[in-house]
Amino acid sequence: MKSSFLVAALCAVVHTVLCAAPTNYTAVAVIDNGAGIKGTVTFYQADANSNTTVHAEITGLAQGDHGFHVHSLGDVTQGCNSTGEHYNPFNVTHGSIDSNPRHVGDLGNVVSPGPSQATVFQATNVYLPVTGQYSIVGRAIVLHAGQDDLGLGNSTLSKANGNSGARIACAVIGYAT
Ligand SMILES: [Cu+2]
Ligand SMILES: [Zn+2]
Repeated sequence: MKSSFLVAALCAVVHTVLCAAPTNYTAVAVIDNGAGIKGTVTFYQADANSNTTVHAEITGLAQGDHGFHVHSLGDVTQGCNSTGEHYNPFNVTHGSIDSNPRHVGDLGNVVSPGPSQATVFQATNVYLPVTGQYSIVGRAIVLHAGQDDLGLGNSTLSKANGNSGARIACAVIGYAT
């Protein structure tokens, strides 16, 4: 008891670096599908209650739009196919990155200029927590072969997942410094 009191007192003084160990709110996913699609996706939240900035740089993607989502599971035992569906804790319909409602995991599309060039994706002020009850850490980022129609298509899959086709690359999202 006495020593824990001392630690607590010390923490009150030194606070940030040594004791509170807070938690930065940064996560990262490193993509490598083993067939030429590689990249990094970072997620940064300035504080526990703020929205998230997403930055991705990917090479090896065929020219055009590719659905880009956080799926609910970080399970890659069957490759990207075992990562579950779009992360959707509020059980709503599929949408775009800025529609309401949207799946929390809905990030729309990345737009590739071609496989030899970097595909850059940047989005700010996205509800996509990397901390707390609805954190995406431990889940997966997934890239698709085709375009996400953002829920605006005619197929049944449109409202479920944007009908963006096969999962061509994915990575588990982990804590970062
Ligand atoms: Cu997806
Ligand atoms: Zn979705």
